[in-house]
Amino acid sequence: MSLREIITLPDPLLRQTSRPVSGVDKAARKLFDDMLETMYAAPGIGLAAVQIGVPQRLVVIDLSKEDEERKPLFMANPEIVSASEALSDYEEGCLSIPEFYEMVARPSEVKVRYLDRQGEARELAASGILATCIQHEIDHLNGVLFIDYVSKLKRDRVIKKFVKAQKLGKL
Ligand code: GNR
Ligand code: NI
Repeated sequence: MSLREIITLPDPLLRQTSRPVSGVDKAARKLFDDMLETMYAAPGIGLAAVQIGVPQRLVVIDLSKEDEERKPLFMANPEIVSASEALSDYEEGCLSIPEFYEMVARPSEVKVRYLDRQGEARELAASGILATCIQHEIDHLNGVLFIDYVSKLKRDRVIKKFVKAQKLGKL
């Protein structure tokens, strides 16, 4: 496994649509492992491959607490097959937008279809923070960021901050 660099705003790659994988082969599993290591080190609860600069539809998630056994989820080509009408608010953050947090409303429950680490088709019903995280990661695969759901004022402000930081050599 290797630790990879997480790309941040305003890297244009974050706005790219990731391509589906044809299956979960050895290369995809190696990517999954690098993503997981990078996510744990950050630390974060989810990571999309595009965040390490690889625009493929691969996601890792682990909601386990620091003192608990790790329970990683590996998802290739994840798709939301149904979503509840009811919404839940969560304060979201993103490893590609460090130190910015804002409330976002999303469907409380979703059913997601994906290929697991073995390449087997699976379906998972998720609620709570898992449902939020799955939607946040699938958004990344479509070039969507959680700041797209906040007010234009706050979004413009945070983008400006990152553009400025980059010009100054990341600070
Ligand atoms: O670590 C993360 N925490 C988080 C908190 C609330 C909603 C979504 C997330 S995902 C984020 C890691 C990340 O940027 N994944 O793309
Ligand atoms: Ni994110």
